[in-house]
Amino acid sequence: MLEILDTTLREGEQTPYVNFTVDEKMEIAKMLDRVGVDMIEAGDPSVSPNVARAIERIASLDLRAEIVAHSTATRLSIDRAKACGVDRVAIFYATSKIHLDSKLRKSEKEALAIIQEHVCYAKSLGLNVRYTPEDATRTDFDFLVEVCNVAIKAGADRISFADTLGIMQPHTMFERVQKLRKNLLPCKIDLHCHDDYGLALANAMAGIRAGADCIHTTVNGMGERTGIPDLAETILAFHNLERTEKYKIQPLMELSSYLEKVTGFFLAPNKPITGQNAFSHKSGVHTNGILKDPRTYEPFDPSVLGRERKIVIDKYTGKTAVAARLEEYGIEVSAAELEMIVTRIKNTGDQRKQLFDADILEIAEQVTGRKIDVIPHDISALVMLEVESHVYTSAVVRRLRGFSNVSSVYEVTGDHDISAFVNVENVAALNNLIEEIRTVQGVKRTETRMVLKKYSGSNK
Ligand code: HCA
Ligand code: CU
Repeated sequence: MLEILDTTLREGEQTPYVNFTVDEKMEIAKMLDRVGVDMIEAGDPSVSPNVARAIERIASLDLRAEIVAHSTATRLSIDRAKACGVDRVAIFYATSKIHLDSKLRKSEKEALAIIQEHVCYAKSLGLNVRYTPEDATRTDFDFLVEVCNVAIKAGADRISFADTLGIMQPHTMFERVQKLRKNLLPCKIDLHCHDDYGLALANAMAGIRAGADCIHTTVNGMGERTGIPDLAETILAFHNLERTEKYKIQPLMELSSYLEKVTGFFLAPNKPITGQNAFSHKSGVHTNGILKDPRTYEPFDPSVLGRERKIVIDKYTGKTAVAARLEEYGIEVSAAELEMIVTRIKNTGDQRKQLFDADILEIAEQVTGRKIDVIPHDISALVMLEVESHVYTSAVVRRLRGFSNVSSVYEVTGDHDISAFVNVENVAALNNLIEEIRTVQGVKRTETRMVLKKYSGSNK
């Protein structure tokens, strides 16, 4: 059965500009435990005192998952891992020629001795031990087998086959893992696949098929450079495509959003599973199919994630989608009116980047000549902010520009320091966004004005 080790707290914190507080790490660990991951890699205690503190606190939470500390191959570092009270230490030491020659400046023989000594040492402290040959996929295969078997004999019960540079493909991964399995003494095999070519999850799935046991993931696919497989994508792919129904799906969205919030590392809209567009449909042909039977264009029902499908209305839209949208607002129109509304939408869509429900309602009002008195579901708002006097306004502006729902930001004169335009799906989302804006360091006060109608200038 597939196992998952989530390393959001270690590899994920290696994402450029991402740092968690101890409390955030504990919260993330608890959420991961609710999902049911088998192991949580909580950090390398030698990185900083706060990293060590977080590992210690997580180890004392008594979670279901096995708690792992990452460590370099030094006694001091292994001692620190032990002092944190973790179940397992994961010792990494590179084995490829380029890492040995240029980075570590050690011969293969010296590397073997170091690895054996430190695995033995960790084992003697009563820890479970994983050994990671860093850059394993660029390591001479015979040497890789030799190193791993030395580590297994010294007490490691897991080997992490690390594709540190993400250079595998599904078929090469399959072959390598199969060969590794044949040549290694009994042990579990973890797959740590980096996503430099966007192949990480595909490679990991191929490795599992070839006999590996465990996939390393992070929430939102974070990590060094382009990261490693995303937890939600991994779980859904195995659940739906491989029928491995071992993990809880419902908490995944909340976990992903929480990470976006505390890291300021926002997902691309087209990110699978958790991205904003994952269940949005646009073209007339697609929306027509979806409205008749969602299975026509959805690989699975978004409600399993607590998500809703969304029909985007613009120039690609057909009559079915427009009629359905108007019906949502309780607006009935004749066939002729609908025809005219769709024509207007197509013309407006040609000139505009984005059509809001307010625009669609306005068009319906003009075409039918009847007053329509409803509040649109998707909304724009103007958020005005006052900034603490000791903080640079530009620093707050920079943070605001990182929010995916903020479309423009102005530094202004007058009672407020900053005005930001935001676009959100509904009032609840607006509330969440304002809460998030309030957590930006230096924001003293916010005032929000909902936009009722929006007009473009003559040159737009
Ligand atoms: C790194 C180390 C590592 C270790 C993976 C593991 C890698 O280079 O930062 O211990 O399984 O990618 O090789 O993350
Ligand atoms: Cu890594």
